[in-house]
Amino acid sequence: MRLAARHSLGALVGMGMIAIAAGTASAQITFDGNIFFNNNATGTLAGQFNGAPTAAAPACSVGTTAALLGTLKYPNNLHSDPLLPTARYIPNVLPSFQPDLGSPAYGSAVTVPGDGFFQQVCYRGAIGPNADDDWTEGWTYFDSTGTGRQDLHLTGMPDPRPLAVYDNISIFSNAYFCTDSNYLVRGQLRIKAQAVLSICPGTVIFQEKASIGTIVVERGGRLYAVGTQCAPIIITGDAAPGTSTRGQGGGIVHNGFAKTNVVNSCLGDSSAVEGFAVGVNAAFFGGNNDAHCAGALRYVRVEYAGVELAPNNELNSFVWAGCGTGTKGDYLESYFGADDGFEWFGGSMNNTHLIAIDGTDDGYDWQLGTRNKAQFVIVRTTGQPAPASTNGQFGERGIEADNNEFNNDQVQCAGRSFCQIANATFIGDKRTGPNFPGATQGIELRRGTGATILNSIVYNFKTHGLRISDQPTWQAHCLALGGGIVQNGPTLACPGTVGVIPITEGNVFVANSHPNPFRNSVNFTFSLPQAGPVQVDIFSADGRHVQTLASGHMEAGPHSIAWTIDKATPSGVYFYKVSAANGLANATGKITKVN
Ligand SMILES: [Ca+2]
Ligand SMILES: [Ca+2]
Ligand SMILES: [Ca+2]
Ligand SMILES: [Ca+2]
Repeated sequence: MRLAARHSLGALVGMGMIAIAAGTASAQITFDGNIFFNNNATGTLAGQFNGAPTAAAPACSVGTTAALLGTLKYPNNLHSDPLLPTARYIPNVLPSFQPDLGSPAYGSAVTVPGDGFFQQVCYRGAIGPNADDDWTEGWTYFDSTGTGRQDLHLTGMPDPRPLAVYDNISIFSNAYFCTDSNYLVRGQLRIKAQAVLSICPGTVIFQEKASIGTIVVERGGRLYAVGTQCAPIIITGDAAPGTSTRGQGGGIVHNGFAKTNVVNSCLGDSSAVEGFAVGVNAAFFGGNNDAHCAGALRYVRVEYAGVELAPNNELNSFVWAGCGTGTKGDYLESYFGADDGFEWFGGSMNNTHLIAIDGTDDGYDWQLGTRNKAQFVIVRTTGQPAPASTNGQFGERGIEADNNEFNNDQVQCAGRSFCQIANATFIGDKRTGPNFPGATQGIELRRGTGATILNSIVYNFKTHGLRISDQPTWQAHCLALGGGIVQNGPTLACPGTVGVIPITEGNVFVANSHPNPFRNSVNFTFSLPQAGPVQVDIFSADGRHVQTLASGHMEAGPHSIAWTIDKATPSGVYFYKVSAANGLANATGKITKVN
């Protein structure tokens, strides 16, 4: 990115030097409880990690390396196949990011911070083992060209809508985009200070490619785009369905008054956000209010966005610049973007349920004093280069994390970049050849950042699972530890031993019913990670016990139990309960008998 501050670089460097000592306390890097697999050809856990301090990081003890941290100091990382057979890109296959039964992702996890934000779950990665754990269902999109899509309310599709064109419009008060029409954003749609744009569930907004259509929330403005699981808000390019490509629009750019570590951010001075010509229609971000609210996004897709305006100056899918904890962003998909999926410039907001698919730069990208928390995040990168207009970059990283690009140790105002992430699933792309040129990293920590990454999956990147790539980052980390390499990683939170999958409530133990609804017979399938006593019961809708289908010892592995009913069994709702380990583990579900 380009930092277009109103101050000279000399001022940045000078101010940063003064503040180094004050800002190192939060710079520790922690990564534990994660599964790293197949991120190069080493075949070892240690081989998933890269980077070591040199004499340029004198606070670090001799012998410290990323591999030492990832294997011995944080002892709950695993090198084991997460069983995600369709998560990586496979032509014409809809991906699933829910590991198969028997995955090492299920059954144990390390303790997450007890801060009221993180939710303690007993699995690693973004999706748990139960059918209703897959939060991506119903609102996400995976078609690279848009062929055959029926969801845009265009002529020939269900419920066609007229088109309202917003040609370089600025909104100064309250405005609403609802489903009485579609919307075309030509140039920049600006939500000015004090103005609020509210977007209804199911609204479709096209960003015009020719004018780089972009939604910009200026500092003090707010955008509320709150869709639902079955009626997400769609922001997409204006190419005809079937001809969509990356790089059709600028996505959504939020600017707020939260802290950054740019000089004078806390004094209310500001920086021009990436993606805009400085001085010409610039948008500024940053301030002194980490609680600032720039609006809320929920169930929103941004498709085919991402444009390079100049080298290192790109528009992405979702950008939050100087956004505080009052700003919300949950259940968001970046699909097929030509730059980053989600990018933060400073600020302190928290996110859940983010999914970035097949972008050509990074999935989760932070810098300038960002202090986010995030849980339940999926990134699948592509190895393809971006359009020529976007500097030829390719999907290189699940996380790309900086403290400050221009002065790696600058910490004033916001302090050091320090984000905390739990339950992420990062999927790389190993295709090679001229169309897939690059080395890729699951996680890259650099330019002085700190980070906590827990209970996540990093799978299938070409070169590195996690890299700590430069000396300012190492030095900040080691200083935070008081000069030693003693770590205080989180403890295991869930029953069971790492690497051994127990049968306990809410983890590996999944039961599914098929068909449902059913007429004459329904099958319950489940998998036991170890042998033990199992009972399968049917209950009526009012809780009355109807029948015991199975009771006794079962071997480890998959099982299927059928319930074939007689004609006297009335139609309606029933519940099944599969119980194992003497009742310690239960899976229940609802089935419906129809005539
Ligand atoms: Ca970017
Ligand atoms: Ca990058
Ligand atoms: Ca990036
Ligand atoms: Ca970056």
